[in-house]
Amino acid sequence: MTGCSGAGKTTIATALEDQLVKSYGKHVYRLDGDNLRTGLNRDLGFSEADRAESVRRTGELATLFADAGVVTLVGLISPYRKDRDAVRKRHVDQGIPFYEVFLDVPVDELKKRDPKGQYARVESGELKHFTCIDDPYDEPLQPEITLKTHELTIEQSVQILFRRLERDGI
Ligand code: GGZ
Repeated sequence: MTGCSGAGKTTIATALEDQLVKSYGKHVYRLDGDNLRTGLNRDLGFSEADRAESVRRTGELATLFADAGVVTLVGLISPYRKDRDAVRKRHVDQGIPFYEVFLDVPVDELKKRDPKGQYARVESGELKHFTCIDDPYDEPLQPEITLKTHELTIEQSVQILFRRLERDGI
């Protein structure tokens, strides 16, 4: 799942994880950008090169989980198209199904949500180079799924993903 901070990546991935476990007893694992940054990616910051490395490492980890038969849900801003495309290619080359899910939410809505007060800190000048405000976000050109989470309930977003995975036999 890719999208700006506050778009709903963690919320939707967590709810989807629950549903996959409850409905099918699937082995599911969730990899989240902000959690990984306290461990595996703790040496990385928010420069373009560090974000690329964070996305690369997390993508590699996802292929390993998938190789072990685990449905892996990844929530990372992953702002650069080239990095997302590289992760997609690593999956495709290994025959691992890959879904790019774009959480497409207008910045005005994100500023209204602002659950962690980050957008307010950006506005006051305290936080700089924040993705989707004063740092780039390359919108996906052909994501498998786009969720406009401001026009859907969490449950509706989860169902769209769940049904798609069901339909594809995942
Ligand atoms: C974007 C930032 C920044 C900057 C700190 N830009 O929503 P959050 O707040 O709690 O989680 C976000 C997290 C972004 O980590 P990712 O690993 O997903 O990003 S990336 O894929 O771009 O590497 C956000 C917080 O870190 N955060 N500074 N400058 N988000």
